Amino acid sequence: MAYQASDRVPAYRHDEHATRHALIGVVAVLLGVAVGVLAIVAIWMGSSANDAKRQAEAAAAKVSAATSGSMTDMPGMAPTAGATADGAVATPSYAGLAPENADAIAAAHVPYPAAMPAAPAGPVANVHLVLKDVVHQIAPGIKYNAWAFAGGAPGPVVHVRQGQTVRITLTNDGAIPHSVDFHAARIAPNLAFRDVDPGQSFTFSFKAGDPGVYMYHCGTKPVLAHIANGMYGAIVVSPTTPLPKADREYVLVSSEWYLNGPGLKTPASFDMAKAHAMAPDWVTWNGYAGQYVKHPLTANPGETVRFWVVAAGPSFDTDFHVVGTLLNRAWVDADLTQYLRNVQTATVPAGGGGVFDVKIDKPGLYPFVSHSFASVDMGQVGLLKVGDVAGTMSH
Ligand SMILES: [Cu+2]
Repeated sequence: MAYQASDRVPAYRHDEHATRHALIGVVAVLLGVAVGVLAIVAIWMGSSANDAKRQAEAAAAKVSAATSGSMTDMPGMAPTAGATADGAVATPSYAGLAPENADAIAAAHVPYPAAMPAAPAGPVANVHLVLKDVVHQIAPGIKYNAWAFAGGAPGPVVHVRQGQTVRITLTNDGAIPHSVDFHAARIAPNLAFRDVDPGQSFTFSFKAGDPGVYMYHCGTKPVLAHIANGMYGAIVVSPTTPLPKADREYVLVSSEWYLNGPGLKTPASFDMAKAHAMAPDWVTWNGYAGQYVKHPLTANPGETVRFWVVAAGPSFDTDFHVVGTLLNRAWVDADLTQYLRNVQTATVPAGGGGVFDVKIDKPGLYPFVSHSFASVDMGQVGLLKVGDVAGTMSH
């Protein structure tokens, strides 16, 4: 049907007054509705603010329970110094603190052995981890009450071959229950990764069917605290089909440390509020800030150097980067079936691994870092010294 303008215009003219009145009525009704809606929104906002406040208070109470409740009875779990009564406020940052003789301490420090150990022969690889509560140095002159697999953090590098049976024994010489979770295993965790009481030992086995580099760690609650206190390490499962030849192989485990005190005079302990805020004081390669700056890893020019990297966290990824070169090969996520070529930076997720080759022809000092530079400032930097070169890096 055709549109007839004349049908409508007169109607408007005739009912002009009525229409105006109707419009005023509609506006009034709309205003009324709007006021009502605003009132409802205001009430809802008030109630969600209250909900948010209640949730925040509940979260704070949980932190309080975790940091100042039964946890304080555990070694390495002092209450958060300087926190409010509810424990929700972290201590100040102790990043970068150093005693006057830090340089001499760093020089005397024996670095964690990063060189890949040999895999045992035979069908079974036996691994005995003896958990101890120890005072661990995490940076020159900085002491920390750690829970340590085999006396240090990280725990020992476990190197096995694909197809081997890995027989793990955990002996708990600490004060509280602990456990060990191997990411390389396909196994029922409620059975294999169960808590082991102080003074007890527990053994389980798994077949190393998946080649790569994996994290292992304590999985006892709260896992955040157990990992942050030093209970982590790397297991390398070498593939049956060999990777391209490497001249040197190093294992690097990154981790953060959350301190409730400076750790200079007396050892610091774990700060749960800082860990929840993901605001560490120190970030390290193999448990000690800057140890491979003072004691660089080495290679000769033209050699292929393979890094097996695990990000233990507990919460930070590592953005692996070698300054002054590219990663010639990058087995991202430690998937050894394929690699990327000539990558500048490769992410290793918290709880994950990656394998990276560099081949550097020119002598020099090549820093390896997480290119998330806050981590570098907090200690996650080392040097690969290629050739016979002197001096240190400016960064
Ligand atoms: Cu533990």
